[in-house]
Amino acid sequence: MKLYNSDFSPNCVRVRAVAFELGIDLEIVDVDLRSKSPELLALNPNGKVPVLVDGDFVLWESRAINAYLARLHPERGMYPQAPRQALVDQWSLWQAVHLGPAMQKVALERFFKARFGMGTPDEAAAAASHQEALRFLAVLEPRLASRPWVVEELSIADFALGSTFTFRKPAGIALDQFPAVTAWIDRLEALPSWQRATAALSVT
Ligand SMILES: N[C@@H](CCC(=O)N[C@@H](CS)C(=O)NCC(=O)O)C(=O)O
Repeated sequence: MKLYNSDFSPNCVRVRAVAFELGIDLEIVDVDLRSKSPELLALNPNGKVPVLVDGDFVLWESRAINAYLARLHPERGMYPQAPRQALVDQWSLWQAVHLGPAMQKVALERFFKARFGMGTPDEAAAAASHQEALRFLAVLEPRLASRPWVVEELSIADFALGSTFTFRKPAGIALDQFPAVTAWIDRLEALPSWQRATAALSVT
């Protein structure tokens, strides 16, 4: 399988990590997101990564890709049957719509803009998104207080959520007031699959 990829993309991190966790061999095709190639645009008219190519089958949207990969290995239970599957969807969608955008906006203003020359950082925007992120982290904290993974067993929801935390340190998002979230992200980041997926990133 081919993955059209950008190392620093949290959306690509979550797909790389799930593929590695499932033992799926990926041929990584690194994409320059500043000059979208006709090849990328033909595969994904949005001009975004990740894109998975499995033979003739082309799929974009990271969470859909991860559901597809997990279904290829049902024995691993990473996209379980209903009703747990509905909870995996719930937390994955919540990350996509609420927690992820708030955290990513902070990372954009405090890390990506300076690192990749993406314009002038707007600290007021970062601070507002940081507040919003804290509100959502307070929702995640009690969920993780009594279970190791967000839906009991390791699932694609943990990978969906976890990628949101990739740039928390350079973004200045401390987790001190969220001990269960801290223990969970430490567990996730200790997985060999996660370490391999993030090996190319140098962030502190
Ligand atoms: N919802 C999409 C988001 C994909 C996305 O925004 N990818 C970014 C990298 S993190 C990208 O390709 N950006 C390039 C652009 O928008 O021009 C997913 O989860 O796969």
